[in-house]
Amino acid sequence: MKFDILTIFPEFFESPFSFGIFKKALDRNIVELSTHDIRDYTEDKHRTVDDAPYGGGGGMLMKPEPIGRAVEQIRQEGSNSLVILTSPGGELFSDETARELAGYDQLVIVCGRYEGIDERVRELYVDREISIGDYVLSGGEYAASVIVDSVARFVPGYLGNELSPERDSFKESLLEHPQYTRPENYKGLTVPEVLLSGNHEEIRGWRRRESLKRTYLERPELLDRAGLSLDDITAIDDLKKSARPIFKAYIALVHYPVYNNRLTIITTAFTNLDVHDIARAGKTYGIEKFYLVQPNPEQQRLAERVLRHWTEGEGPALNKSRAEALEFVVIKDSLGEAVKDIERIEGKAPRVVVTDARPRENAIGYSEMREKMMRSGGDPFLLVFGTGWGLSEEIMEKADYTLKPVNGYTGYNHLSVRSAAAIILDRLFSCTI
Ligand code: 4FV
Repeated sequence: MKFDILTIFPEFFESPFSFGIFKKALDRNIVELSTHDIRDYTEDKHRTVDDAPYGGGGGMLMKPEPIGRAVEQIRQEGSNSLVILTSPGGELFSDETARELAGYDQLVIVCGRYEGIDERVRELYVDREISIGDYVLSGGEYAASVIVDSVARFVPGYLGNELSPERDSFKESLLEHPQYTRPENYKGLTVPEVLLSGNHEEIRGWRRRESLKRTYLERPELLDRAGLSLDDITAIDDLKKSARPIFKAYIALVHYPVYNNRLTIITTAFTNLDVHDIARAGKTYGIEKFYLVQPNPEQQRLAERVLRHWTEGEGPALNKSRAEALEFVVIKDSLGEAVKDIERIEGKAPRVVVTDARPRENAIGYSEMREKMMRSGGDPFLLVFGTGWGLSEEIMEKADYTLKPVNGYTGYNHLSVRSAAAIILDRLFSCTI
């Protein structure tokens, strides 16, 4: 594997790759590393590599010609080579990327400096643009060294025989289990017994469970990509019971004040399916209580009768899980009543989160809202869904947060409220395992 790095600071790479496992691999020709000073590919006496951006905007940009000449001379025609640009706008670098890149014979890595590079370098020369993270570095050299170091680990023979890249990679998309070495007792902290048992089956099981636990607690999204055995899933189910994220979420389905298709304020009718489906979704995602906001007495009585049918008398015997879902549905005259009820239960008023199919300024996205709810230490949130053609402006304006609409790539967004509720609950409270 040959790494060719294009940079205006070749000296950057002198130290990081002059010792340790990489140096050994260089000496054994397992990998090759060459740095190329982009200034050597300039044609003016000042060896100029940067210039002001067209259209103004401060800062300097790297000129296309020197980089173009360098790539044309360095990229090995006919060999399995790839030109990479390191930039914050690239695809996020991961273990999987590293594994793929290790499959090439030559990687030509272009390191950006200044405010970036002329766009035509991308169009003419760059095969893949890679970012090592959502932050801005003073130069792509840092990213290039990260890429070189992690790709090299997948080059056959690089890690030496006792270690395989498979073992220490994110291949399994699980975080590493806790590891210990001598002394057995350090400042009163001892090595887990199982590791001293010599029972390799036991040790393997313990390590697997610890990896699952650490991943579940620290990086649950990784578990979505992990290949899990039934034992793993059982282990995680136990974790779910013992280590469930703390959040207190309530939902309300509002029948008044909402709009009709002429955007006049109306009261909509109680819909059996909505209540059943949203209650079941709420139960699935750990919602505390489901408020049915319906001021119309006749409608309230109808809803009461349906709820009682499923939660009392023969209902529960007929369908236990349905009774379980509907028993946390409460009918309220107004959204204000629901807020008061939560304040009574939680000792503090909930933050109100409204939803709407219409786009709005300053709406909050789902990952950010999830973060807020999951890291709120149990502060109550009330998620409000509207019937008809959506919640009234009065309710929208009083809310603490407005969630972005649920959209596909179609421009058609007439989801039923119960579908929208299910999608939104999953985005906010899904457990990816
Ligand atoms: C970067 C990153 C990065 C941007 C301006 C270099 C800097 C300067 N590269 N992942 N994050 N590059 O911040 O790869 O050109």
